[in-house]
Amino acid sequence: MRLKLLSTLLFAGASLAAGSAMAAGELNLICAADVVICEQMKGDFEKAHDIKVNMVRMSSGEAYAKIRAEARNPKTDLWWAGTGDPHLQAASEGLSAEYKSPMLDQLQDWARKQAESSGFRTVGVYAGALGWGYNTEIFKRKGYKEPTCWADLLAPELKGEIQIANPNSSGTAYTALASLVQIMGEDKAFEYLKSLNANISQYTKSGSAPVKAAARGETGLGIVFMHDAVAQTAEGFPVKTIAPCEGTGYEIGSMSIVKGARNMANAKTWYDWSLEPDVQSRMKDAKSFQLPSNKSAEIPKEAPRFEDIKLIDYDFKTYGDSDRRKALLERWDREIGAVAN
Ligand code: S7P
Repeated sequence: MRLKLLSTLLFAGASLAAGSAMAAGELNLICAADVVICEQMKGDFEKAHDIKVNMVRMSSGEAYAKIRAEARNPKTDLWWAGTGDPHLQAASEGLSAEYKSPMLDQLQDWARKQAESSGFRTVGVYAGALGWGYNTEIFKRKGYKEPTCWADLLAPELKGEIQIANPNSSGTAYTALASLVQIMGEDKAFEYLKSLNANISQYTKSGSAPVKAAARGETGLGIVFMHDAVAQTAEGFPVKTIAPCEGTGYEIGSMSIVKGARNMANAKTWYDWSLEPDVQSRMKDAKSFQLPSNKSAEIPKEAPRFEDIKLIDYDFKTYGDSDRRKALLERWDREIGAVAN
């Protein structure tokens, strides 16, 4: 009897010891950046905190759709990264929670402005400009002229040589759509997209896929964020990055806590942690070359600098507005998606 009691006590002690080695809690995370940086962030966070991260990688538009679908019964706690427009849309629809991080004072103006304009329901984590990357070997072999302007992408010789993502799923492609509308006006932008459609071989789901395909010689050119093109060059592929001559838009990659998050305290822990300078400085190790939002974080030497790019004054309020985003996407579906090759 005594022996049985002793072994029960020993077993209970061992279980407690094992329990203390297990994570104290969980965090259900949607990561809307490249999978390599998503994995790095998850790993670093789990090392720094006693919290297990259940992560899914999604494109920005898909992340927004998932959070909207789960609104009555949220399964996601935090949505990290991805373009700012769908984060702003989620904020305006009351899908994200208000949170004033103690880190806000350390952030660049554009990142804080993102927080202020959304009633502190989202915040900027990085920024990056839109452009394209082309495969220099393919262009040389086929004798194509270097395309430096949006207009050059309409050259008949580029038929079937260009990829861009579908703006419904991809934040990158929505940024492209909204940028062209701001540069040309809505009707002219749709005329442009219809002409461009003749040269598009594929509308991909993910925003960075087009330049990955260009890097591997599967297509000539991918319209993407410039930092995603630079990442392919850094991987050793023959990719040249272009900032369009007429001007271009940019993203404020953002982060939002889901309203009604089950693991609210853990979501805030990630939120504050991911705005720290050391965490953001390490993003370049995953070839994530955006401009970081913390003023003290290291700017990667590969990062395309805003001062070298002709940037438009991207209207985040208008193009992150729920009705505006829906209307543009519906028009894209009708006029481009429906007739796509
Ligand atoms: O790869 C990094 C990055 O370009 O990915 C995010 C992007 O929105 C995710 O891809 P989708 O276009 O498929 O949504 C950007 O925020 C980020 O800079």
